[in-house]
Amino acid sequence: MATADLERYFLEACEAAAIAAAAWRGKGDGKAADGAAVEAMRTVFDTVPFDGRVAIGEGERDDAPMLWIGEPLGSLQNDSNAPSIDIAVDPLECTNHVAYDLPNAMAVLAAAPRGNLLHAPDCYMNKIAGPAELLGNISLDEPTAYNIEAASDGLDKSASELNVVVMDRPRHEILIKELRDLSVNVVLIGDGDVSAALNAADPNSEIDMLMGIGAAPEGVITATALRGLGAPFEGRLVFKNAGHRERAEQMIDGDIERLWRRDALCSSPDAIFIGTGVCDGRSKGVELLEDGRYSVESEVIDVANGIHKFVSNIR
Ligand code: VTB
Repeated sequence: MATADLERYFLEACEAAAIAAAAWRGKGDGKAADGAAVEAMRTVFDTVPFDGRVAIGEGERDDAPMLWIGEPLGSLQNDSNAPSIDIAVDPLECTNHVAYDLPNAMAVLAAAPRGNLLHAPDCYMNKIAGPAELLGNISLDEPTAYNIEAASDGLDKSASELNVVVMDRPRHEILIKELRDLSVNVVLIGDGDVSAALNAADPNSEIDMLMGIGAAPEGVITATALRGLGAPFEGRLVFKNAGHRERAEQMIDGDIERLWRRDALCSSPDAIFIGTGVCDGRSKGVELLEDGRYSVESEVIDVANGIHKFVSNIR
């Protein structure tokens, strides 16, 4: 059985999370929105006919009541005939935007056969993403000026025509200065680097690259999506505290500060990405219909079959 054979269940999990979170749009309470999304998604996962596990998700067992890292999922746990699947999950990516009803919040997950998605703590990750033309030409191992020159050459644009998304955070002060000194147009965003990376990979978007530090689970999810799009992505874990560093040492064989290329973060082609809109963004946000049901839209990237589609459903 291929991972994509479970697509309808993963879609249902993301749709349920998006609908639950959407009830909190504009109410100023991101935490409540996140809690509702987690619970709704977890409820669907109880019904999925697989032997699932959270490879990277909401945090450690002690801090996260559901979808904690390592949590077993599905209705066929420990059944040797069941598909053994790992998921990387963020039931509400870009949480702060739900609180204020701003764009790009979505329910996201990636799934792949057991052991093929990076199993790591919920720490930060330094990231670089771009369109397929830049595959093999940009890298976190290279200085900013090198990557900008590579992007200029690969996309046939001058540096001043390049749009690079960076999250507006004090930790990016040096990166932003370097980019501006190179005359690059820095597109600052408050939150939401998954949609920013998808936009960077998308030839139809004005965004050319994503650079900077966001959360690690979303990095693994993004790597899966960009693998399906044939676009470059790299990540390097950044630890928020000594606890995360220790935990990473327990979970990862070898160098915890290594560079993770896209296909090391998602190491199987038998993988799938789903992102369901909560607020408008890559996909339309959840809409309440006259009859009390909801209209939902999701972006689906089926890596194995090379399928990239937007799916609308009424729930
Ligand atoms: C969030 C979120 C991003 O990174 O900001 C988070 O909006 C972590 O950064 O989309 P902060 O702790 O500085 O807010 C992302 O979740 C995704 O990587």
